[in-house]
Amino acid sequence: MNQASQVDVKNLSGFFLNKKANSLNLLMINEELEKLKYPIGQFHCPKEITKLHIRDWIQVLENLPTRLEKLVENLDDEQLNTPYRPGGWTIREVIHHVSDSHHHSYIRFKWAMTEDNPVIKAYNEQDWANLHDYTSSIKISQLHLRAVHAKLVQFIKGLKDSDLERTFIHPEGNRTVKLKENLGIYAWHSNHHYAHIESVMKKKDWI
Ligand code: NI
Repeated sequence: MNQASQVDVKNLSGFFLNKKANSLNLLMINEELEKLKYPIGQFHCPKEITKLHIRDWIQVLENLPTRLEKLVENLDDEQLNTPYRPGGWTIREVIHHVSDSHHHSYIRFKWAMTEDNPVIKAYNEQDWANLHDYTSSIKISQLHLRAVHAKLVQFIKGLKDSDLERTFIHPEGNRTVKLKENLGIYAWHSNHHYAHIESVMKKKDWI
């Protein structure tokens, strides 16, 4: 092996070491981002959905409007315009999103109860978040969420066990979703976005 190739090998190993270090950093950044995006983890549906799950999930939906109002009641406009993570939605946008998203959920329950396994309408939540009303006051979305949840919870409480077995098809992935699973998804979604806001507020020392 001549001197030149020895140098090459040395440089090469240095290159790979740096590459390894970089990919490790990237992995850590990805993990950190995943934690910021999913502070309570992703939704995992229990294999068997029990009456206890149903009761707990309904409770989450029932409590969300008040919990969310209390969490942000002392925030000023600048604080509301703070992203929950770098590159993420602002607290204000998260609140508008939850209100729109749960509006869709309410309609999906109604569709599944009045049609036979209907294909529901998906929507592009990022495009919705880019609409002008997502920069407006959170008050209307808070009132809307309060009304939607009151109607949603009252409706779900009146469903029979067999009703919760009814299904709809989500066009993304053509997935069949039972209403009892959808209930779990939206209870998770409530806690998921609540945790986004709570985590940035803790980070900023606002709570
Ligand atoms: Ni969401």
